[in-house]
Amino acid sequence: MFDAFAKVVSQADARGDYLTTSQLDALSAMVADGNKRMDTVNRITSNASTIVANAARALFAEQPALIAPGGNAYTSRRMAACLRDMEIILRYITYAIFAGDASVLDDRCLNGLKETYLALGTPGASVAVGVQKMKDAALAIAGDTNGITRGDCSALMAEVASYFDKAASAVA
Ligand code: PEB
Repeated sequence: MFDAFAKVVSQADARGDYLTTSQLDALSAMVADGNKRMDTVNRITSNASTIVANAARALFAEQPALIAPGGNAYTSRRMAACLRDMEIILRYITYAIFAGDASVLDDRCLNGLKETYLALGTPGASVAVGVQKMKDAALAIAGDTNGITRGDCSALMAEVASYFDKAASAVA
């Protein structure tokens, strides 16, 4: 499990070389924008249950077969497992945002997840749709410029989006 700093150190060490100027510049920019990153993690974390619940509701409205008898989220046990899965995925995404690196998400959540869903008979493509809906909600909350000093958050928002996209494509 890496954060953005450890990742760069490990890459430099693999080359047996010093950090490059561009690596230092990238890390320096990350530090300079650190408050935006912390605010983003905080906003997503403190709205996690809303993000999960609304995304799940929208998924089931779009794919009602999931909650109909025989569906993959039918019975409260499966519904609970489904909401829990979305919560787990969102939690690992917040870790990746915090670390500025996807390895924690990859190694501890996504690795083998598609195979797990295949074995369970859970439709990965539907999980991916749920993840995309969480992405939209999370970006709206994290990128809300109401009542704050406006700054450029486009790079950070693109990075946040990339973790959701990575999770969605890992299970689709
Ligand atoms: C992954 N999900 C389920 C299971 C596991 C995971 C290991 C089997 C064990 C259990 O039921 O608890 N666990 C989960 C995860 C990590 C982990 C992400 C990462 C570290 O350790 N059903 C749907 C929707 C979707 C869904 C499409 C969006 O219709 C999910 C939610 N996951 C779902 C369901 C089950 C499940 C299990 C319904 C139960 C399947 C079953 O028992 O039939």
